[in-house]
Amino acid sequence: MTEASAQTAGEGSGGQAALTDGIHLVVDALKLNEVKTIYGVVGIPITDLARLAQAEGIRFIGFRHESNAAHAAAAAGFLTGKPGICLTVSAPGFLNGLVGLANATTNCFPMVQISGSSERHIVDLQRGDYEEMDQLAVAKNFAKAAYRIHRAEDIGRGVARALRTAASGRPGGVYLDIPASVLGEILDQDKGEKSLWQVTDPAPRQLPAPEAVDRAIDLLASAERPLIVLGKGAAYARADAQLKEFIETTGIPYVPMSMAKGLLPDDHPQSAATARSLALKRADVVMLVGARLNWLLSHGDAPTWNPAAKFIQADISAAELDSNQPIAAPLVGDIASVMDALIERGKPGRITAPPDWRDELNQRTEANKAKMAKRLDAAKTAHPMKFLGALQAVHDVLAEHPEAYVVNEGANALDLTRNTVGMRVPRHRLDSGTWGVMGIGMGYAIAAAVETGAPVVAIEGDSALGFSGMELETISRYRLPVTTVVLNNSGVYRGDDPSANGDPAPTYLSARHDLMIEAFGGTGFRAATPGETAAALRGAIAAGRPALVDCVIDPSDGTESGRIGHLNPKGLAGSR
Ligand code: OXT
Ligand code: ADP
Ligand code: MG
Repeated sequence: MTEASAQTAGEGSGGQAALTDGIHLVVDALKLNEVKTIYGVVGIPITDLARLAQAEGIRFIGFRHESNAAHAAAAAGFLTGKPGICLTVSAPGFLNGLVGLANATTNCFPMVQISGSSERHIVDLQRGDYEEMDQLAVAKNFAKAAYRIHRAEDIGRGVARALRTAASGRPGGVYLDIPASVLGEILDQDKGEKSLWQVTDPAPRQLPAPEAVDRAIDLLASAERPLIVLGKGAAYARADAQLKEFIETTGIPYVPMSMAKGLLPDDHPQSAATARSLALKRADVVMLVGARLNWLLSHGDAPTWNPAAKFIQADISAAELDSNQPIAAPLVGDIASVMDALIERGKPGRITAPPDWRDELNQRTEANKAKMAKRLDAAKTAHPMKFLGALQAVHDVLAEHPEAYVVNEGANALDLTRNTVGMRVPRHRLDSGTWGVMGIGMGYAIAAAVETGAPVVAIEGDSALGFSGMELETISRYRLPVTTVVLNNSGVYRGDDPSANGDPAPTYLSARHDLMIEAFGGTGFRAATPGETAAALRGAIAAGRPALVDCVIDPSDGTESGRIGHLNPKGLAGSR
């Protein structure tokens, strides 16, 4: 029970039973379930809830906009394996949070958005309440599940149900609606206390069937060109040791999806990240581990893939299988259990990747590395600075800080960072993910800093930063060790598009981001060369305080939509 509970609610004077209320019960339920942090924005009807949570030892991180708070909760879920909590006010605040909730669900990150809401009897007759909205009905479309609590005595049940649903099976975002009247409802403290419970084993293991494991092993053993694709589900599963053992003992090459980078170090000899196209096109048996055959993997279709390829898919969600291609060997279970079973039943040496396949990939890797080395070399001295000039400097500094978390969004800023800034530690890269969404930057960075205490470097396109840039104030207010590196090419994709009518071109942007953070008390740097970029970033990480490095990038550097320009419609207007 919260200490404040009995006091605030008026401890039984005159022989009366001690009382509690909805707000105290929410805080008590969260504490009982070991929630350490709430990300949110206060207002009617949840301000006292935030105050009480803080007084009771739960950290409350107050944001400037709810979508950033929700993104932070989602990232906290990914980083800790426990649902992150986001707290929002009714209607508009609730809606602002929904982008983060939906993005969490899309990316399979566990989080719970708790929102206050207006009075049911007014909302449901549409009598025009303050911030009136049928939030539950709206949230259902964007969440893994959505629940509403109607009685204070159900708060413990509602919180437990939300936490369980978010964490178990395929993780996702859960919405929990608590009307103001329930938050203010007073009830007997003893009854309230007894109504709460702690969720036992929130994400139980799910073991694959032995025959399914044998089927997958037989298929891999028969392959001439086997390939493993590691996705962010594999990173989330925290099966790092098993994945390493399986990959290294079988010798199978692997391609990491962007947020699986670092599960094994990027310079691992079996990584085919630098021979990606060839690996996908030539593999004859592909084992997907926590990765979906969605747009990021061209839906498993030719010509990106070998049309004769056979797929094995390890995933906790059986409904994911056969969503795009026939899955010849389904491995339904949690990835830690799946990998344990593959290692156990794959002994002794049932699977060995043919060496000529690895040689073929290595040749392509060497060729691609040589090409990249040339581009990096040319960028070193280019003036104005190119993306690759700045990024090489970032790479060099981050190589000194493997403990640092990298957050990354943009188009060119995303694609070029992914391929130049190496990752060596699992779950240290957070990016735009499944939706390719802009706006995750500062929320993810704040969560990474709050949850881990480690240095965080957010590598942002100048457009990308704009979606959450006001949270530089939040970073500064909480004095978080976050350095934001802006690859500022003055626009969306590039900054040299001509204008058609004298207004700025639709893609053009103009900002001195270094001055923005100065306004909030952080330290701003402006870097025009790779040397200045490295010096500023090195100093900022060492200082461990809020900082921003605005890298002045050649406005003509950058291609339309980065590496995914082919997704733009091909109509008469065309794109660059
Ligand atoms: O094998 P081959 O030979 O093919 O070679 C490959 C690798 O083997 C090789 N490689 C290497 N070689 C040598 N060395 C190294 N280290 C190495 N690493 C790799 O290189 C090639 C390419 O490898 P890659 O990248 O792995 O392979 P590929 O084929 O590209 O992979 C395919 C994908 C799809 C998996 C990959 O491209 C990917 O993950 N892409 C993600 C793309 C994405 O999500 N983009 C973001 C969305 S774009 C757009 O939507 C934007 N918007 C609209 C908007 C959004 N998104 N959201 C909201 C809320 N509102 C609006 C906006 C507004 S982006 C954007 C802002 C953009 O402007 P900014 O200023 O922010 O950014 P700038 O562009 O910087 O200006
Ligand atoms: P990526 O974008 O990296 O390819 P996706 O987000 O597309 O990754 O896929 C992640 C997959 O991982 C989802 O299908 C999800 O069901 C699955 N997943 C998440 N956590 C686990 C887990 N612990 N065990 C097994 N599968 C998981
Ligand atoms: Mg840009």
